[in-house]
Amino acid sequence: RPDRRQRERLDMQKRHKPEEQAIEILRGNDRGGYTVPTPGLYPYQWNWDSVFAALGFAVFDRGRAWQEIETLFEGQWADGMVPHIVFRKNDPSYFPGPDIWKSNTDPRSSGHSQPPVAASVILTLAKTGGKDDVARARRLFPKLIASHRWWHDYRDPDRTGLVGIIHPWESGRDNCPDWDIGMDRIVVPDDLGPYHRRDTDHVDADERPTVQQYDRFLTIVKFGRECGWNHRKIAAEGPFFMADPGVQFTLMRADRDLLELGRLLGETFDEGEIEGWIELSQQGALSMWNGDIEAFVARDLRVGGFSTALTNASMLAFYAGAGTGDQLGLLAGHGREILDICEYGFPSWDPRHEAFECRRYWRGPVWSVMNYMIAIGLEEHGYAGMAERLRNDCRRLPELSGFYEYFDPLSGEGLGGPDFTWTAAIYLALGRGLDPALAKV
Ligand code: 9WN
Repeated sequence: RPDRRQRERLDMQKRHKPEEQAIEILRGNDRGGYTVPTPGLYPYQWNWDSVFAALGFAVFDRGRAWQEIETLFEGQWADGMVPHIVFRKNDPSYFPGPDIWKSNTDPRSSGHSQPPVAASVILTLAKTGGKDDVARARRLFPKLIASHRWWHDYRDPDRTGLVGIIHPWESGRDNCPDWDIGMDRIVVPDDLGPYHRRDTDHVDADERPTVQQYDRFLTIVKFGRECGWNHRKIAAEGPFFMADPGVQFTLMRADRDLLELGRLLGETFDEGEIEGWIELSQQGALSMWNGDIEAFVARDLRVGGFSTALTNASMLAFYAGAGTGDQLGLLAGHGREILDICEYGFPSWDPRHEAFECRRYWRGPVWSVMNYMIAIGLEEHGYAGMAERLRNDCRRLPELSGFYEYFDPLSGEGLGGPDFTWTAAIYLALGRGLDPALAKV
């Protein structure tokens, strides 16, 4: 029998058009200045979720859109890092909560970051808005610079042009097979202690990471907590340090957008510093090219191995403007083949690879926020047909199955948490042309 929340959702679906439902989801997930990604499963403010939520709010309430990003940056650390979760209160429905992270910050937060998409979304808001948008972008600008400087400094300590992540959660693509090579080398300590994960109280276990993966996720958190979140030490000696095409490419795009934003706002800032990041990252990105599968993939920065398949993050090379023309041509070819296999694109792992699992989180399913960014890059590089296909899939999927966290690329079934903030936000943004590649903003 459907429970009360399910019944309410079914009622809402009958009563409202999808656009109205999406607005209701954003309003319903608003906890007073910040939104939760979905009630129950994720009861706090998440970093890149909030940034994409702002795109959705911008469609019907610009002030609220800015507030979403402003409250996220209230959690920024003194060194510039914007944490991946901001905890404003303790909520036992999520694990690991603030007492496990022990960030020693106010507000309390997790101890690492998430893909840096804020500058790109802020640029879109500033370009499509009026005076108030410009004023609010201006107030955030120094904070944005500090957060980008943090990535280039703390996550690329040897100035290679390749930024590392210290935890799969930092990629936002938590259990993607990309991390298997790094995760396999993590030794789970005997004193990790018993813990009760809460995610499988809300969602089927076959749509979530495994127990072995959770043990390793928590091993990394333990290391960070025990060294007081000393990020120099974590990057040098922590249990996990990998290069992620998702973070590398969103940062490359965000650096370019930050430079453009600063110029648009007429700010005085060190343009050369940002130009330096962009140039170095272009070089660094080339070392993520796996010639065997002809794609940019994750790399283990401790021992150098490559991941073995193309992901939706590989497809962000277009968005970043990374790689050579030949490389991008090869990627587009692979992308087309994968989209021929999947009724709904773009899957988070190559369906031709043995590790593909169509229902398990980042090991196969489709995610609207990734599609949104991939489509921007493809559109800008002349692949308008493929871009449109991905934008359409972001609209078709919730219309078919509801505003779920992610979707099965073969059947379109909605998976993970329901009434999901970023799925609703991208639905709204695409419906109203809040896409820089289309709006020609
Ligand atoms: C850990 C909130 C977040 C997203 C991530 C997604 C998932 C968390 C979890 O949910 O991760 O950060 O507990 O599974 O992988 O991208 O930001 O929606």
